Amino acid sequence: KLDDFPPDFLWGAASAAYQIEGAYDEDGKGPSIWDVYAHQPGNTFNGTTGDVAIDHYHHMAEDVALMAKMGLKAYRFSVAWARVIPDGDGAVNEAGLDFYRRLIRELKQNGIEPVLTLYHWDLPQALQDKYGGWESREVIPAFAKYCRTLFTAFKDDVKYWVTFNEQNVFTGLGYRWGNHPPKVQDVRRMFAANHIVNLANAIAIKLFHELVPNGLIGPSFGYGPVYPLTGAPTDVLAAVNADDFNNNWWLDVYCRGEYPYFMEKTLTRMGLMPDVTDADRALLKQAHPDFLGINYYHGGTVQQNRLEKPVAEAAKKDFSATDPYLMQPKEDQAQSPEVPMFNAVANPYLKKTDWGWEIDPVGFRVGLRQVYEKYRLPLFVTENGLGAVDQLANGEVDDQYRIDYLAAHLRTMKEAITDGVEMIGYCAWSFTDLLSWLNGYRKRYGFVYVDRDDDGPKQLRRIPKKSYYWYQQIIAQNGAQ
Ligand code: BGP
Repeated sequence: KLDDFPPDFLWGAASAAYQIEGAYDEDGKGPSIWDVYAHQPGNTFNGTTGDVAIDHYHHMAEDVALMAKMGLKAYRFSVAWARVIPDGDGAVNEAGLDFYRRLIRELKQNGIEPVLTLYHWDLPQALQDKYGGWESREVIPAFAKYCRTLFTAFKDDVKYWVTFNEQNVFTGLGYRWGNHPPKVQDVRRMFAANHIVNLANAIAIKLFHELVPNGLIGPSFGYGPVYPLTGAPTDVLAAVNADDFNNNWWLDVYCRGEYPYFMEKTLTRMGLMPDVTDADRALLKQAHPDFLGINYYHGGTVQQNRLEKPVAEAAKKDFSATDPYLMQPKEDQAQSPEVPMFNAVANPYLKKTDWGWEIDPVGFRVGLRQVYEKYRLPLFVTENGLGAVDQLANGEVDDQYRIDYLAAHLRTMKEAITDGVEMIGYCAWSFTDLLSWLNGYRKRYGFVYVDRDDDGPKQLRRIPKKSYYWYQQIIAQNGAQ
């Protein structure tokens, strides 16, 4: 039924600066940790970089025109911090700021609500070099300054703001598994960096509420519900533990302003709890997000620890460095404090994408329900989508598999709304094809095909896929299928 989606529901699509913009050193932009990391040999798949990406920087008006033609109600993008403040905490680069000013103007003129992400992983390299990046408290005032610049510049034009994109994923990959910058493999440092990011998140939210009283702000979290592999109470306990490690460690801080009780006990026992001062605790308590962004790709299934074999065979087989959502205990137990508490395993009931990500639309409803029940914040789905190898044939892309995937998720999202979950909108990942951090340009998510491969930009032609026309219809019917 048409009226199941709220009348003002924001049908959107998403992107991130490094993955689309290109123009990595143009108009005064400084290098980000991703520019430097991708330029070092061996760090990325096929040596791909975002130097050109899909050159959105120079195709912005064309891309927005495609959004408008689709009928998009919202577009989520991120601002490249180093474009606006090239050295992270020094002078503002007006030319950089102007790019986003033009983008926002173009969106508004086409009736598209901008959803601005402040941080989608591209820290200015200068802050990494000067202070040590997210491991240093000195990055916090730099982030606050950057936020203040954007809040002041765009407070009248942008209503929806996201602080951090998937803090769980960028700290996990950057500080624990070491396959994102800054390439650290140290679980203690991962937990410590999280505390710094939490403080930066809290300061940004507080500042926002002072400067942009009519706007709405929240973090976007990479969320997945956790299932026990069986009904054995030991597996159920493992799932409770995994929920703490995978979700509550972040969500409780965002939404309740405090670290989850059992997590704090556990990490303290393990010697992994970051240093948290009384002033820090007070600050975390003062920041109240207006909504919670949810990026949903899949959940996770766990079983009890098998002492004699700490990592289940299935888990080993399924471990994929390209799946950031598997907080997968590895064999190195020093790096995996969860090993005694749960082992991640494949869910025997779920099919997988070509990249081994489980496809679980029901988990979407489960997750939305669980998070809303617990925190009672309006939810905004800021990412959800299917990565696949798409074929351009006779000038067309028939991505029926993507339509099937998205349609199934829209159905379960609609059920969650009927259940009572309060939802602002849904941004599919992604609007155009773009760079997949660890998979180059082969793994595609877009509604719009972009003519490029790992080896070069080609012509960067934009070609709407079958899913583009399908989503156009969905939007026109306010979600009715
Ligand atoms: C999320 C990120 C996005 C995007 C997406 C797909 O974690 O927020 O930036 O990359 O995942 O991931 P991937 O490209 O690795 O398949």
